[in-house]
Order: sequence, then C-alpha cells, then structure tokens
Amino acid sequence: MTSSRRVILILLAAASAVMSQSDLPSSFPHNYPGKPTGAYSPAWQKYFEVTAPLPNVSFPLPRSFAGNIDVQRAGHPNNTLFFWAVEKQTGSLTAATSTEPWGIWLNGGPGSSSMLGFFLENGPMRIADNGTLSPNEYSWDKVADYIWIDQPVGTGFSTADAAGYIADEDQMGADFMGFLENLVKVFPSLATRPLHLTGESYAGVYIPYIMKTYFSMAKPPVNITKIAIGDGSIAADVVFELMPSLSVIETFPQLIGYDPEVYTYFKEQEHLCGYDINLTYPQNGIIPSLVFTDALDRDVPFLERAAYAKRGLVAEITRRYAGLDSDQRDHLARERERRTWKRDLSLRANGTLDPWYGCALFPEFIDYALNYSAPWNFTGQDFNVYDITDPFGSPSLAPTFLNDPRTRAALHAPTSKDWTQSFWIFGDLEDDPSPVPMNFLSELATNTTAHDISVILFSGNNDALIAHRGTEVTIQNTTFGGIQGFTRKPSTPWSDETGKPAGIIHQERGWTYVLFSGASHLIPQKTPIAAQTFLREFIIGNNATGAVVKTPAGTASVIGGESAQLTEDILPGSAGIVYPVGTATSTFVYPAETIAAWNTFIRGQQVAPVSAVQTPANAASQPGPRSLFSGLLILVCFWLL
Ligand SMILES: *[C@@H]1O[C@H](CO)[C@@H](O)[C@H](O)[C@H]1NC(C)=O
Ligand SMILES: *[C@@H]1O[C@H](CO)[C@@H](O)[C@H](O)[C@H]1NC(C)=O
Ligand SMILES: *[C@@H]1O[C@H](CO)[C@@H](O)[C@H](O)[C@H]1NC(C)=O
Ligand SMILES: *[C@@H]1O[C@H](CO)[C@@H](O)[C@H](O)[C@H]1NC(C)=O
Ligand SMILES: *[C@@H]1O[C@H](CO)[C@@H](O)[C@H](O)[C@H]1NC(C)=O
Ligand SMILES: *[C@@H]1O[C@H](CO)[C@@H](O)[C@H](O)[C@H]1NC(C)=O
Ligand SMILES: *[C@@H]1O[C@H](CO)[C@@H](O)[C@H](O)[C@H]1NC(C)=O
Ligand SMILES: *[C@@H]1O[C@H](CO)[C@@H](O)[C@H](O)[C@H]1NC(C)=O
Ligand SMILES: *[C@@H]1O[C@H](CO)[C@@H](O)[C@H](O)[C@H]1NC(C)=O
Ligand SMILES: *[C@@H]1O[C@H](CO)[C@@H](O)[C@H](O)[C@H]1NC(C)=O
Ligand SMILES: CC(=O)N[C@H]1CO[C@H](CO)[C@@H](O)[C@@H]1O
Repeated sequence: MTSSRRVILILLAAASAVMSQSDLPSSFPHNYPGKPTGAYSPAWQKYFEVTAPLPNVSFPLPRSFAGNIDVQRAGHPNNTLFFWAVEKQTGSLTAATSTEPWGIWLNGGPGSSSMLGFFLENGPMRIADNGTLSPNEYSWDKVADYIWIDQPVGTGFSTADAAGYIADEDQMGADFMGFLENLVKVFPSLATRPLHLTGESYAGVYIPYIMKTYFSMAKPPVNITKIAIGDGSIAADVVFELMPSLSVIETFPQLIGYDPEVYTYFKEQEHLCGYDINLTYPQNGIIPSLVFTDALDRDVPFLERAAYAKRGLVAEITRRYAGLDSDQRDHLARERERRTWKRDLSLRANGTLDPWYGCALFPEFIDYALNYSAPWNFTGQDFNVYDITDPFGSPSLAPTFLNDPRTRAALHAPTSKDWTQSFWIFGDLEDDPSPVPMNFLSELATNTTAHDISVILFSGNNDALIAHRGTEVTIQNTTFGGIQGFTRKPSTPWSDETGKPAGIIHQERGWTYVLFSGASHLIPQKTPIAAQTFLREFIIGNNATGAVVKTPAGTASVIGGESAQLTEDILPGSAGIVYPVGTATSTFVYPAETIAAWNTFIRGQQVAPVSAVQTPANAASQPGPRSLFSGLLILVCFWLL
C-alpha cells in the first residue's frame, strides 16, 4: 500500500469493515418468470422491461428496463451488474438501429450504488427523506437514453460469489466491458451509438480504468465519445482531500468564523505541508507528488486512534464534546478554549506543524468549525463534508423502497441479497490496490486525443471532500493535445437554461472543466437545472462557451469572454449556512461588518494571478460571482459517493 492511499483508508475504515474471505457474502441474480433461456439477445428486452407497478409511484414514468447481466468472468457465473435503463422516448433504446447519443451514470464509493444518483441526483424520480417519490423534471434521460449501473460486482443490486469480488481496478474494467458486451446484445443499437460515460466521486477511479481497458481492446463492445467525471478522486487522496483545505476555507470563511488569525494559521500549515501548489497556465513541468506528514503526538495521534477509525471524525468529536461538563460547554467556556487554542498558536515558533493533526488539514478545519464556528455549534454536532452550506444534509437513501418485494420484482432485482447504499467491494483487501489514475492520466489523454474522445471534469463549489482545487491541479498536471494543462485560467461564466449564472466553464484541446456554483458533491441534487443544461450543452452537445480559439490575427481568445473576477482562485460560497430550528430550518449569516472586514483582509492576501490572462473587451457581462449566491453515511465515515 502506498502512503498516498493511507488517508482514504482511514476515512473509509469504519463502514468499509474489511471482510475476511469467509465473511464475504455470496449472491446471485433471481430468475423471474419469463426469463429467456438462451444467450443474451433482443428477446431479453421483454424480460427486462419494467412493467409491474412500483410502490408509491403514482405518476407516469418513462419506459425503462432493469435487471442483472453477466460480466462474463470465467469461473464466476454469479458475477453480474445491475442496470436500470431509461428511455428518452418510447422505443429510443430498443430501436434496431439508431445514431442517437446515450449515456451511463456511475456513482462512486468505492462500492456506492448508482441508485443514489438515480433517486437523489439525475434519475427520473426523486425520493424525499420521508419516502415520498416524485417525478424529476430535470432527469438526464430527458436528454438521452440513460443507464444507471451498480458496479463493480457486489455493489448495490449487483451480485458476486464469495470468491468473485474484484482484486483490482483492472479487473473492474474487464468486468465492465464483459457486461457491456452482453448489454449490446440486448440493445443492439448501443454497440455503435456514441456513448457518454459519466459519473462522480470514486468513479474518478473507475472511469479512467474503464477507459484503460477500453483502449487495450482490439474491438471494444461500445463506441465511447466522451467521458465526464464530477468531483472525481483521480489524484492521490492527499491531493483531492487534504491539499484543497485552505481553498475550502477561502470559499467558506464561516468555517473559521471569518477570523484572519486563524486563516493565517491555516495558510502557514498549508505552506509547511507543501500544499500551496502554484498553478500556471500552461503548467511548467510535472507537479511533484505530495508527501503526507502525519501527526506527531498529542493524544494518541488523532487520525490513527482506533476509536476514531471505528467511529469516524464527526462521531469522535461528538464523543469528546459529550465528555465535557456543562460549564465547559457554554458559549463563554468555548470562547475561552478557542482563545487558548489561538494563544498556543501564537506562542508556537513559526514553521511548526500542529503536532496533533500534522498535515491532516481537512479534519483539522472540521474540528475547528465544530468546536468554535457558528452555526456548527447550534444543535448536536454535525458536519456535512459533501455540502458545507447544509450541515445536516448528508445525502442518504433509505433502503425501504428498493428492498420492498414489489420494487425488487418490478426491477428483476436479486433476492439473494439486500440493497445497501455502499458496500466494501475489495473483499479482504484493506484498500484499493491499484495506482491512482493520476499516474497514467497523460497516457490516457494521449489515447483519448487519438480516439477523439472528449474529457470533461466538473466540480461542485460546496463540496469539501473532493474540492475543485484538486481537480484544477489534476488538469494542470496532465499533458493533453501536446501541452501540459490549460493555457488560460478557467474564468468564463456560463448559465443554466433559465439564464441563472451557474459557475465557470473552460474548454481546450478536447478537455473541459466546469465549476458549479452552489452545488454539493452530488452536483445534480441541488442544482438540477444547471446539471441538465450542462448535460445537454456540454456533455451530449458541443456548446463552445469557454472554448479557447485563435483569432484571425493569431491571438487566443475565449468564447463567452473571461471575467477578471472569475480568474481569482475562489468562487465565493454562499454567506448563509443552514441550521435546524426545531423541525424547521433557518439560515445563519455572520454580521455584515464581520464579512466586510474579512473581505478587506482577504483581498490584501491575494497575490496577482500567475497566469497572464487578459480580460478581452468582450468579457461576459454577467454579474460576478460575489453577487450570485449569497454525500453519505457521514456519521460513520466519508464515502466518496
Ligand atoms: C414528504 O416530503 C416531501 C418533500 O419534503 C413533502 O412535499 C411531502 O409533503 C412529505 N409527505 C409526507 C406524507 O410527509
Ligand atoms: C451461483 O449461485 C447459485 C445459486 O443460484 C449457487 O448454487 C452456486 O453455488 C453459485 N456459484 C458460485 C460459483 O458461487
Ligand atoms: C461512433 O459514433 C460516432 C458519432 O459520434 C460515429 O461517427 C462513428 O461512426 C461511430 N463509430 C462506430 C465504430 O460505430
Ligand atoms: C493506451 O492505449 C494503448 C493501446 O493503444 C494501450 O496499450 C494502453 O494501455 C492505453 N493506456 C491507457 C492509460 O489508456
Ligand atoms: C508557491 O509559491 C510560493 C511563493 O513563491 C512559495 O513560497 C511556495 O513554496 C510555492 N509552493 C510550492 C509547493 O512550491
Ligand atoms: C502529477 O503527475 C505525476 C504523474 O505524471 C504524479 O506522479 C504526481 O503525483 C502528480 N502530482 C500531483 C500533485 O498529483
Ligand atoms: C510568524 O510569522 C507571522 C507572519 O509571517 C508573524 O506575523 C508572526 O508574528 C510570527 N510569529 C512568531 C511567533 O514569530
Ligand atoms: C475541539 O473540542 C474537543 C472537545 O472539547 C477538543 O478535544 C479538541 O481539542 C478541540 N479542538 C480544537 C481545535 O480546539
Ligand atoms: C411509501 O411512502 C411512505 C410515505 O409516504 C413511506 O412511509 C413508505 O415507506 C413508502 N414505501 C416504500 C415501499 O417506499
Ligand atoms: C451554450 O450554452 C449556454 C449555457 O451556458 C447557452 O446560454 C447558450 O445559448 C448555448 N449556445 C448555443 C449556441 O446553444
Ligand atoms: C450552543 C452555543 O454555543 N451556541 C453559540 C453558537 O455560536 C453563536 C454565534 O457565535 C452563539 O451566539 C451561540 O450562543
């Protein structure tokens, strides 16, 4: 195991409950009446069609098909993937021939079910917390035939025999291609229609490995034309999770109560950890790997405490908080403690890492926020790494609907196992043994360019777990189209179909980067309109907003213009943070003078942008971001959903 993978191991340790070979469940598809006996063929369409009524669904749904399909792994006949395919129009998926685009959606994990995406993000219906279902007007199947797939084997409703779990990501890629080879026998037009392979989070590992497998095949079963990864874990976890910590704080200074001294402290820690990577456009030379410096002392090192590993960060902090006397909990006592914490810092020699956290800056700022920053102190102690603005909104999908016998029967889902949101897919391995995709991303980019496959990386600005800064570093650290990184800093505004500003877009040499304002880790969940516009215009479509083009005079310009304000590293997050008041919610905003003082302070901190971006005369006239806007299972651990 490489050291760069240790952090994720720790974060996932709890729910991932590594299983020894003997504990691993064995599961297999269920044979529902009418299942064809022969090889996969269009005759199976009738079997897979979802015709039985789904409980609680009282509204019309588009025609869909669901069930398990064999991945063709030798010796493992029970290894299947579960899919749910939704037609754009009745007959669009089953047409014998077609040139229409289609898409696949994959959630992350590792081992998180794509039913999360189906029911919380971009599927044709949404499940509310109380179990009520409603149609989703902005589902992705309205733009193209779309298929949500539970994978790798063992995830969600996908099945595997006890000895059949994946050994590494190359096996995941091979299983996926084996599944697709069978899928296109059922829906033959999919073999040649342009496929858009999309997903989020840990799909940032899956999709590059699937592409690696795809490029190694003489005759792949499908025709991939674009890949799109949201909030992807493409680089090492130090890079996607720890390195961006200061940029998360700059986006949401509420985390540190807008306190400049605390900011200066985190900035120094960032520098001491080597996390202050300087991006240039284009980038000059490979960005060296980051080395994670662990905590030295204070307690048993915080991150390695057995209790912490079992319970997860938030639960551990809650436990500590619960251990305090009531007089230690009141506001004045907390403020005294905060001042002591700050005094400890100011007495410490410059150039000293915090001995308790080392370079684990991500848990460190969460701990700070939970202890000292409103509104995180309001009720209980919770923190939502997937969306800073909504501390109690950690995404989760109750299993009630999917495990209902009527649902299972309608979806031809297995009865040999129960659906769970996330499942550890590596069997008795403690960690994903495959190298991070960052290591081969430039090689992959050479292949995508050669096959004219576009690469789209997108990020939600409210996501703290896989914050956008890591994605920007990943792009600048990759050579595509013969140049390393983008040549200009992403700074073009784009809007959703209603005209509402949606964030930043940039396109160069077949690569696209999109930053969604106001979106969480699960991007379509909170910004469904922007997400659907993004799918239509930039994934399925070829909208040129943000594209760098050569003018007749030979200079570069950007379609849609470049906003000087957007060239800053940070797209400010909302001022308001939601908190519960009884059964309702309210929004906490710091006093205007606190925010004004912070803005003055932070402007003084900004160094001139490193890139030589000029603002052309045609710079977009949309309002700047400052005026625009004012995941799961977190209690146990953080899954990369
Ligand atoms: C369930 O939640 C939805 C969305 O929050 C709400 O519209 C609906 O009224 C609730 N239904 C019940 C039965 O509580
Ligand atoms: C596959 O599942 C069947 C039940 O359908 C079971 O009898 C068989 O042992 C399983 N095969 C393996 C290799 O686990
Ligand atoms: C793949 O799709 C593209 C359209 O995007 C089409 O031009 C091409 O012929 C297809 N390739 C194959 C092998 O079907
Ligand atoms: C790139 O494509 C070659 C075949 O042309 C293949 O051997 C190699 O594994 C691919 N690498 C990646 C990372 O896609
Ligand atoms: C980035 O630039 C600053 C200022 O020049 C420098 O102090 C810092 O060490 C650089 N960061 C890295 C990782 O080299
Ligand atoms: C940059 O890419 C190289 C591979 O080309 C990789 O070894 C290194 O870890 C990457 N740097 C970061 C900060 O991810
Ligand atoms: C540490 O450095 C900062 C600025 O670089 C300075 O303001 C502060 O006084 C220094 N602290 C000590 C203890 O030297
Ligand atoms: C947060 O509070 C807990 C419980 O009082 C304490 O153990 C921890 O040191 C505090 N963290 C910071 C950053 O002060
Ligand atoms: C149907 O919806 C109700 C709330 O309206 C919920 O309590 C129940 O669990 C749901 N049933 C299923 C199977 O999801
Ligand atoms: C491109 O997408 C943007 C959304 O940001 C939209 O406003 C614009 O109309 C689209 N352009 C074309 C030519 O469709
Ligand atoms: C319970 C508690 O300590 N609440 C405090 C949270 O922070 C706000 C703003 O600093 C205080 O007003 C509350 O008293």
